[in-house]
Amino acid sequence: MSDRSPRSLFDPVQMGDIALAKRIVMAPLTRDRAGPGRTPTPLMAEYYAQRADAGLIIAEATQISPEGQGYLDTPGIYSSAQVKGWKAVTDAVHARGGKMVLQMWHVGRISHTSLQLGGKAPVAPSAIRAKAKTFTANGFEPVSEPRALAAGEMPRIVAQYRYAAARAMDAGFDGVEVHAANGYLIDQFLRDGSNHRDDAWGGSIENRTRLLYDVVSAVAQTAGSGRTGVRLSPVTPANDARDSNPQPLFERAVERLAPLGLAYLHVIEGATGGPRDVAPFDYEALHRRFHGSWMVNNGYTEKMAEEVVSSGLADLVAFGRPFIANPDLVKRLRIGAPLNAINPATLYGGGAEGYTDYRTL
Ligand code: 8OZ
Repeated sequence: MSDRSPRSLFDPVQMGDIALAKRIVMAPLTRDRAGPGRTPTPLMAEYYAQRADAGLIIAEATQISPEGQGYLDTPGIYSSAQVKGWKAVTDAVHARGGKMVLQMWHVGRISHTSLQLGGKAPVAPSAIRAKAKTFTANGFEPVSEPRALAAGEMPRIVAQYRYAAARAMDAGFDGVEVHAANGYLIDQFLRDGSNHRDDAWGGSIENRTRLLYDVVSAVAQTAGSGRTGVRLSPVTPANDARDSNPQPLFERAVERLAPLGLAYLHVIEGATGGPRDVAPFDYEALHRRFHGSWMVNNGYTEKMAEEVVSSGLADLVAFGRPFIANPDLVKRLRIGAPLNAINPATLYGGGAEGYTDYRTL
């Protein structure tokens, strides 16, 4: 079990094989600023290095393959140029004493034909178009109609994750996080709103959790289980994610992951970036089933974060939007300083404005 003795947000913690100086985590944040070839840029290295005082940085969602991309200008981790670009990022963060893992992403049906090689249809568990939008060269557009993956293609998907995990470790990351949240491919397989399959990858909870289990096993074998985490969002409606009964689904998902000895589990409580009480859910029932570090996220204030850590209900708290506008968030939380406001106009795409130019104290 995770250590439940009294502690504060500013105390160190051993998260699997990764030693963290504090329990404040920078959550993964999509910013759409990759360069040509979906390659991380020197500006991205500067942005992350500015935030290296976090106990851990989780890099923005990063596609594991060209097929896994769903938004304009998000970075990848499958080409050598991308690995080189990320290496410059991890070097910059490590030089400032930070720790950083990469969030590995396959969007599944949350994509657009204009972002797929040869203009092909995005892939999904079932050919059901999501009621969701994505960000393309033409701005926000409805996602495209996907095609259902054939059972014979599933080993290829798992292999993409395995390959990406190896490239992430080549790029100097301290570990990896499997993005199984927010209505993307793995979450699409988990939930019966998007998974209507009648083969070994759909139907029962055992079948719907198969892709999650197979991917996380492969990634843990590659990166090391003590350097692997998973992000889940049991009740988020993000990207048209829906399930008729999420409690037993996610309890079983965590039960299957627990024996892998993962570094951490990262849970979005409520609606991603929205209300925490969107639907009732017993998160402690998941926590009880898991043995690694427990990371919580979504709308935490400093006070809520201190309470959840000091009570032992969580080991780590991930902050998203506060880290965008406050590169020195850790210091501000420590001294109770006010936070800068975020500029919504510069969240996605663009350059340094609203990215590396937020003021420190
Ligand atoms: C905001 C915009 C685009 C993508 C997620 C990766 O929700 C994302 C994302 C967030 O997990």
